[in-house]
Amino acid sequence: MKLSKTRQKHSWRTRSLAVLLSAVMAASAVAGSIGAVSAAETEDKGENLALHKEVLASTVEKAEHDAPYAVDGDGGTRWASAEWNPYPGTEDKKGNDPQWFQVDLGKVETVSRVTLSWETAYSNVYRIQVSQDGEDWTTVYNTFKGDGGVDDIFFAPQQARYVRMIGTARGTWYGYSLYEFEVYGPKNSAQGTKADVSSGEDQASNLTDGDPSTGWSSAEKIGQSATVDLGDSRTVGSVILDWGDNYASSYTIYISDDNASWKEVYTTDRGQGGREIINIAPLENTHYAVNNEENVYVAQQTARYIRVIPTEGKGENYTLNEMEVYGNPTEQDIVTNDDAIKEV
Ligand SMILES: [Ca+2]
Ligand SMILES: [Ca+2]
Ligand SMILES: [Ca+2]
Repeated sequence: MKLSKTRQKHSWRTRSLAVLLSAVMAASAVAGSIGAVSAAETEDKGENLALHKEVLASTVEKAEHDAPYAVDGDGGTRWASAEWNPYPGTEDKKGNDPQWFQVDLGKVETVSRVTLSWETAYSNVYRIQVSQDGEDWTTVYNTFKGDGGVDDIFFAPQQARYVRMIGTARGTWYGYSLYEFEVYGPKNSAQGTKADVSSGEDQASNLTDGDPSTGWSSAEKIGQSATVDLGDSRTVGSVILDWGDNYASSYTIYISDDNASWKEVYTTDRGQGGREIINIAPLENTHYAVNNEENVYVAQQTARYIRVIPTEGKGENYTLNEMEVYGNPTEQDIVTNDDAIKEV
């Protein structure tokens, strides 16, 4: 079973965290910091693009749980939505649906992962949406089975400046509360790997050097191709082609495991040039999430070689600055520590 490694790691971490927790809780009442801290300690996710950025929330319970506390990088502080008292004369409080939380990354970024660290007041039904302008939104993930704790959510790479969570059903009597709302970009599996080209071989390595200012120029337009060798077979959800001035308007992308038999995964005659994100599986099938023992995914491609064959375009040749390849992380990269949090 794919999950076994994750589970083993789980129980080990659960035990060690339980020990740690008793110590922490005895010393202070900051039990809530555990979720974000333990999620961060095991994996290098790259830069948290949401950290200290501008945020908006539908409501705020009180000043000490203001929205910016969910992007301050501190697992002990949190945003909480407003609550009200349905029973006058008692202390009981209740949350409201719906509620939302939004971060402005400051500029358009390539994003593919959102990590939510919920307080006890978690969302059971919610969606994650992204937008370049704050007006037109694309839903990249939705769940009807949110289980609180940490929700680590992967989706096909998107260009987005704004990222938001819209909660429509609460998991508890309380409102919505997030210790941290983190946003990450994807890891490019092609960077630093070998590229082969049909002409202009001395520029082949420019395709995978991670530098958009270096590129490959084909000698002509007839019979050209560019191929990336990932070194071994990887999950492939998306390919980004970063074209130079002489972009291909028509091209086809193929994948292969053996550099011999090829499978067509995408073709277009309407290429626009620039930085093109190509989801080689339909977007709705590349969503990926892990919630405790439940994996929700994915029609993924698996491939070692990714090849682009351009067939039409403007100019005398083709210029391509970078080929990037993105897939979902391996099982071992995924951190799910909700059990530890529940034991608190
Ligand atoms: Ca915080
Ligand atoms: Ca969870
Ligand atoms: Ca380059």
